[in-house]
Formats: sequence, C-alpha cells, structure tokens
Amino acid sequence: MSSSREPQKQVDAVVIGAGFSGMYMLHRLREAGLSTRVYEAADGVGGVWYWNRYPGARCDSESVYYNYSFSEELFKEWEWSSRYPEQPEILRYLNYVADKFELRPDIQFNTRVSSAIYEEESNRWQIQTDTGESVSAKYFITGVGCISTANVPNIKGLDSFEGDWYHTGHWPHEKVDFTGKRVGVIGTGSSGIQSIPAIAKEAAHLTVFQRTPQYSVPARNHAYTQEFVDEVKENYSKIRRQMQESAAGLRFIHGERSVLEDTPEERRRVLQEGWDKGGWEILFAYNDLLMNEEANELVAEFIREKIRETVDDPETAEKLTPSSYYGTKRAIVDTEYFETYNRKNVRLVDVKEAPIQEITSKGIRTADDEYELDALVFATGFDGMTGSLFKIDIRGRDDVSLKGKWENGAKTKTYLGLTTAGFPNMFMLTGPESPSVLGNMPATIEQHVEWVTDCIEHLRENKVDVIEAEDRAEEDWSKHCKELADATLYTKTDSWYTGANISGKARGFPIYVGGYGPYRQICDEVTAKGYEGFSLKKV
Ligand code: NA7
Repeated sequence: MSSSREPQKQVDAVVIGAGFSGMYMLHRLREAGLSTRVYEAADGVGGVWYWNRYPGARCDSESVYYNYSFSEELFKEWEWSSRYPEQPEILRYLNYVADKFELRPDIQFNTRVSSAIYEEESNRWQIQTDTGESVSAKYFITGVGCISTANVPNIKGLDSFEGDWYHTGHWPHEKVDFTGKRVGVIGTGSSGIQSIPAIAKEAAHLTVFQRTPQYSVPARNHAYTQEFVDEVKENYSKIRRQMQESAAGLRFIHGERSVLEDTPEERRRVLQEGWDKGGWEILFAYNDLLMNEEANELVAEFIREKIRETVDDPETAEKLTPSSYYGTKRAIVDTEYFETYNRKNVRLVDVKEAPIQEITSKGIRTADDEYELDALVFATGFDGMTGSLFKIDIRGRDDVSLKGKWENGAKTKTYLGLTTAGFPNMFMLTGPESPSVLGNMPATIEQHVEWVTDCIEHLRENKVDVIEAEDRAEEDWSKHCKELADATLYTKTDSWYTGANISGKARGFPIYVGGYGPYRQICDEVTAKGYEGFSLKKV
C-alpha cells in the first residue's frame, strides 16, 4: 500500500458514489476533459436503487420526471412502463444510462472511500479506499446520497434472533421468500408502507410494529398510455424547463390559494380530486399547507377520514391515524397500504403504547406481549443528510474534520449546500442545505452537477487553483436556510430531516426550503457575479 504522500494515482477529480448524482457528475467531468475516478462501494451502479431492493420498493416521484433530462436523446429513447415503476425498472434504467454513456470504465466498484484529506502544500485531496488504494485529486466530489446510511436501531437481543433479519435499505440480491413465514416489520415510514402490502401477500402472517403512524395517499399507479408518453416526449424542452423552475423539480405548481380561502365544500372537492388522482396532488393543491397550522389541520383531517373509511377495524384504524402535520415528513404515496390491515393475516402493534423491550431468539417481546417470528424486517430508515458523509474521514484545511466542524450535524453549515468553508475544491452533490430532499431529486442533481462542472471549467479557464466558500457567505446561507425553515411547519416535526430519528444525533434542519427554481436562480446569480461568496486563488 502506498502512503498518502506517495499516491499511486493522480486524477483531476474523484467522485464518491455511482448513483444518479455520481454517474452524471462523471459524464460531465469527462466531457469537460477531466480525468475522473468514481469509487462505488456496491458492485454495480444505481446508488439507493442498487441497495433498496425490498418488496414493493418504488419511487415517490413520477417516472417521467424521475429521470435524467440532460440528454434529449436519452429522455426520448427510454420508455417507462408506468407512473411509479418498481425498483428493478429504475435500476435497469440506470444501468442503461451507464452503458449508453460508457461510464463503467471510470467507475471502480466494490471500493469504499475511507478517507479524503486535503493537503495544503500540494493543494490536492489525498483519498484512501478500503481496498488499500490511494489516489490524489485536485477536486473531490461527494455523491453519497442523503438517505443511504441504514439505521438499524440498537434493540437488545438482535444477535440472539434465530430467524433471518433484513434492513430495507440493504436488501439481499437473491429473492427473499416469505412464503409460509411469520414476518415482523418494524417501521412505518415510506419503506415500511411500500413493503408491508407486498410482504403481507406472501407471508403466512405479518406483524407490523408501528411507533408513529404516518399519512399516506394512494399512488394510483397505472401503466402509461402511448398518448401520454408521446405527449411527454414531444414536450421535452418545456418539461425540462418546468422542472427546473418549479418548487420541487416536477411539473406540479403549488395551488395559488390558501386552504382557508375555500369553502368547506370547495375544499373537499379539491382534496377529493387530489385523492383520486393520487401521489403528491394533495400536497401541492394549496399554497400554505406547510406554513399554516390551521390550513394543515384541515387537509390532515381529510386524510384521517380516508384512513378511518378504509380500515375495517375501528381500533386498528385509530392506531393508524396520525395526529401530526401532513407533509412535513416526506409525503408518502402507497399501493393499498391501509387496505392491507383488513387482511386476516396482518396485525398492527403499537409500540409507542407498549414499547419493544427486546428481540429474543424467537421474535419480539414488547411491554405487554410476545410475538413469534421467522423473519424480521427493519424498515427503520436512514441516518439522513449527514450520515453518509460522516462515515468517511473527510478533513479539510488544518486537519479539521467535516464531522468535527459540523459537530455531528448540529452546526452544519454550507454555502449553497454545495461547498463548506475550510474544504477547498470539495463539492457536495445533494448536500445539506441544498433543496434536494424536498422534491424530485434528479432535477436538483442535474442542477448541482451542471453548476459544479461550470465552476470547475471556469477555474481551469482562468487558471484559478483554489475555490473555497468564504466564512461570511456560509454564515449567511445557513442563516437564510434556517430563517426560511423556521417559518414552516417542517421544523416542528420530528423526522429524518431533523435528525430526530437517530438516537443521540444532534438536531437541526439542514435543508433549503425555498424551492428548486429559486435555488437555481441564486446559484446562477452567484456564478454571474464571478462566484460571489467564494475566495478564488492561484497558488
Ligand atoms: P423513515 O421515513 O425514517 O421511517 C422509519 C420508520 O421506522 C419510522 O416509522 C420510525 O418510527 C420507525 N423506527 C425507527 N426506529 C425505530 C425503533 N427503534 N422502534 C420502532 N420503530 C422505529 O425511513 P424510510 O426508509 O421509510 O424512508 C426514508 C426515505 O426513503 C423516505 O422519506 C423516502 O424519501 C425514501 P418514528 O416515526 O421514528 O417514530
């Protein structure tokens, strides 16, 4: 193994991750003439779509938008089967992209980056991998995803469990067969709500351990008609522009009225229409759902009524009915989730009422009962936003670690969500304080990648060696993010956005809530003003 001072390899850029962001970053950097190496822990491309192979896994953004739009040719030649295709189709798409743009030769699979250390004298990043390799790069770019580090809660006794257990975010590649088995699922977030109906159809019996009930709206998935597909393709440029300018990277535009402006009858009509269309229609129907408690409550109550109407057993229905705000956790869309509780082989256990005490060799023991299980599924989410960055020992100037600077998330500060002061020539794709997680992620990923590529091209053309966020610009951006977020209901909700789902994690809300379109404009203005807020140096 070479030491970090004698790198075996020198490249212009190292990118971590071969998901949506890393793959596009590689493509653009190569086009810009940079030698680029991508490191990917998995043995294939896809990022979260490589790992999240649990039954029922689907995207929550509609497929015709949940894809790349940078290439008109790609956009027009790929055909999605349906509105919300399942994970295998999305992974097939990403493999198709990797082949089309011949990305694989520059991606090193089965390799995890363990550290990335900025070396002042050489103005280069020294990167080490878990396979013992070291490489030196001028630019260091993370495409590690914001929900990619699985959270397996530390519940006493897991080691003693004699059955098989799985985390939804690290699902085995070979088919898991639950036929004839008694299965337990812990967690009712998006992954739980997607997997529960699929597992219930296969298992002999399913016990769902729910801590907090969640709102969910039917996806109303359906095959696309040829007419719709043709319409989307014909309007490629318009759709791309709409996605870029919209609040959440979709064709949705927020309704122009307050929930409170409508009469009860009109409101019911609008919400029913949203319910019937499915997906995120309700979320976008009005303009103040995420800002105003009273407005939110009216919409939340509409969904609660639907849950009570759908679930036959009133006691189960009540347990499944949330009391919190709607939409302040990432809004879930489902396929027959609430209906699943009408099946005879499904039982709901409220673990807030009677907490899980331990996992035994035979199953789960709660405060008031014991449940025998053959298999256990953790749908318990991720250490979001910062978890995957903190797994890597990233050190900037003066050997300051990213984790140390951000003090485990509490003091997360970035400039534009793309860079952070003290970490020269480092860029984060979908980093904290970007708007990515509040919408259709490929749309912000493309914006991030294009902004970073333009920036690097500018540096090279102008023979600038170092770009680094200024402290003041970073302070202002973080303050701006916080002020915007504090005016919403997001910060009044415990979620993976805030870090509340991870025991011991410092709380924050490191997300720009101002919308994708406005964010893009801000980034463009920074560029137009000669990278305002950055210090640009020659060495
Ligand atoms: P989420 O949305 O974080 O959901 C995790 C679920 O697991 C949630 O219901 C949690 O309850 C529950 N949980 C977590 N730890 C425990 C313990 N210890 N005991 C019982 N229940 C627990 O993760 P998902 O994977 O579903 O979705 C993440 C994102 O992926 C999603 O937003 C989409 O964007 C795609 P809690 O609510 O914390 O009480």
